[in-house]
Amino acid sequence: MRALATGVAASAMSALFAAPAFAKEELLGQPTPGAIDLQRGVTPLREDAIFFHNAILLPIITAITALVLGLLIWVVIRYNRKANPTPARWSHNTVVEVVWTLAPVLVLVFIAIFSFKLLFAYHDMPKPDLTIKATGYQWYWGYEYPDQKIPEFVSNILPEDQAKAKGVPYRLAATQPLVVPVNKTVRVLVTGADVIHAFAVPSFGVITDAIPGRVNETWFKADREGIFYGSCRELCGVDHAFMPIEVHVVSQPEFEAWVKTKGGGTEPAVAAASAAAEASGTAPVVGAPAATGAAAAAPAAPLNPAAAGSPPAPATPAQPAPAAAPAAK
Ligand SMILES: [Cu+2]
Repeated sequence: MRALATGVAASAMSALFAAPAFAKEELLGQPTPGAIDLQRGVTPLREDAIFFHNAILLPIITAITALVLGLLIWVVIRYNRKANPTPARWSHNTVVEVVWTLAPVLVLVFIAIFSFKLLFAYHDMPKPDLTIKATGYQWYWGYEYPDQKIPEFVSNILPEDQAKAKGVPYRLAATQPLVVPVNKTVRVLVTGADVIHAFAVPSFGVITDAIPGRVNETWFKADREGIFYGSCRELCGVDHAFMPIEVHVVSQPEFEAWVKTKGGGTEPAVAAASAAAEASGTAPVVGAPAATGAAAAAPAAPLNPAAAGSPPAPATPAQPAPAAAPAAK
């Protein structure tokens, strides 16, 4: 029985892992027609996520499915009315019940070890070299480079005729790409302007909700130059499928040249100062710099006038409390 289950699992696994070979050539940064495996990654976290899925989750779910199927077939064949005309009368088996309670728990604990490791790695962003703000709109993306002083520019879907003329994938190509340098930690601040969108680039293993009134943070470090496509991953309305993300990972000089074409410029002093200021702040979910400043100032402002304007107000409720405490005794 066990040998059968293992055999089925093994053949299913080899079929799944061999499947990408059917596709002629696996494309980088975009889906490959006919492929079945996950898109290849160009960041360490993406590789870890693929390992977690392909080497941990897939074998476990394959083995469990095969085991349950095997048990079903066994019961149907061995214990049908013809094969087993007089059924047993007993109803409980302590060993079986302990096993089918403990085994799933152990499987979940085993999964949790790898899952939590990955979750913490995603949360543990190194010091960013570059910050980008991505804002989801109905139905396009806006990108801003605060460090480079590049104001927000709009990235629309590239129309079908233009995509065909340029030989780029329609519905993945955008009118203006997001450009980032290779081998640099890029922090992406993600927010929504109208409804909830989601910023997702599979090759980077990145997906983060873009929520109005909230700034989410994610990061990636691409180890290869190239063009990588993503898309909105939250149903955001009628043109949800038409707001692609196109990321160009380029060399540092190419990036600097691109920054100049956008009218931006890196000011080392300013960048270093803002990096230092950001390093001192430890909030995992950061607000826009302006919002953080306002929030920090906000509690201080009402406190001072309140203290100066009505000093007895806080004292009055404070006094009866100590007086009441001894009285209660
Ligand atoms: Cu959207």
